[in-house]
Amino acid sequence: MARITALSGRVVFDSRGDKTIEVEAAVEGAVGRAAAPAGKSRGKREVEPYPPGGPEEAVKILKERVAPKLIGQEYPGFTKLDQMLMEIDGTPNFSSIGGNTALAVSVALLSAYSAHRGEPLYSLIAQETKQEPGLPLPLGNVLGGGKHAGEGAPEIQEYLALPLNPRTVSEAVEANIRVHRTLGKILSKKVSGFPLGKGDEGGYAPPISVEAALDAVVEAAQSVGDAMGVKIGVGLDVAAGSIYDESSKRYVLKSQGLYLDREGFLSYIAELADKASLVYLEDPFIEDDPEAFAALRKQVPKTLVCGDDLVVTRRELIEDCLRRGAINAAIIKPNQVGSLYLTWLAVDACLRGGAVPAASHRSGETTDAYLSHIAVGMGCRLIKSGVLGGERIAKANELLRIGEKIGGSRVRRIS
Ligand code: 2PG
Ligand code: MG
Repeated sequence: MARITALSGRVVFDSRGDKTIEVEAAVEGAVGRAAAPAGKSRGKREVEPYPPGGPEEAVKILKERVAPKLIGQEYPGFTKLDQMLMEIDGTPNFSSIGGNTALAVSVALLSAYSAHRGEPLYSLIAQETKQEPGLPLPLGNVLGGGKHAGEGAPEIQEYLALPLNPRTVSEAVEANIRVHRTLGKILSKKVSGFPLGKGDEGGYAPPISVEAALDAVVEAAQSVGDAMGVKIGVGLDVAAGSIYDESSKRYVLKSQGLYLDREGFLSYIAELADKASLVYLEDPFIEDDPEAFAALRKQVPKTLVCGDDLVVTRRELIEDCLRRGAINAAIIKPNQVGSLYLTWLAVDACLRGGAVPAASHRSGETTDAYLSHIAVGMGCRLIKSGVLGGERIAKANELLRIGEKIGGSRVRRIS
């Protein structure tokens, strides 16, 4: 027997100081806990994170509508549990109980079950997904702009380092930390008066142009890669929805003096990818324009063109984009769909379609590390979880702990 014996919620704060829901659950008295993260640059088709009254109302709904239905039941695994949560919610987008409520309940219960069984979370996930546990490559945000930083930082949201052939997960994590550190030194020299301020995800947020930022990151990655004997690629999350001006239908990069229509921006991004040998490009265009993604892919066949707001962790959107040739990678953010089960369907669509699934944090995070277990247990090739900051390093350190169990050299590859 593995009965659900307790389920309750509280409001806590995330890394940006915003309120979020934390759920505490017990299975036969063994306790598990999980909190939900929050995005700032959100896709239009993400589920509702909360009911209209926010996290406080979510806690109330959990107590009144969710807990009474689940307490006393046998824990059925996340696939069935999440289907029960969808039924309790009764809407197509979790607008009744909130996707963050559902996700936190699901992960807290899985954690409680994991404590009850004495088996790690990733292993229980892998049993349900039938994946061989393996470690994802860490895609590390070393410089941040856009909505994740203040005025004056470059408009493109994330500048990412990606160790491509690390010998161990520890070496991969260390490589990203060293790129971050080296970048700090480069920026101190290049940007006079910059006191090394950081954005929401712990990457530096200097007052420089997009291309100056990218040059500095490429220099840092190159120098650390040479020193460590590891190939370190560079990527961008353009988060194009944040730089798109709806009224003029232009992509606007003020720091570069650019005000480009769709075709102009396509050429610009392709040139940038070529110049910086970008290995990864996330959301290079707005989410309503998968054709632009497909056109770009033809021009940069060696680059991972990744959909985030474009596909919002939904199987059907990923499948549609794969059919159109729009992406060869997808961001996997569990709270975009509010469910581990739907998250797995999205990862599965990537794996079956030959695309790279990239588990991802949100800009507002908690110190929970379940994202790392999801990445390992669901077969994600990449994990985007930041480099430094307590809530970011928590995920990296968890990968090292998992590495001790499954072998630190079992790092997945993207090609
Ligand atoms: C993104 C994310 C996380 P947010 O766009 O990929 O890095 O940002 O959580 O704000 O959506
Ligand atoms: Mg993104």
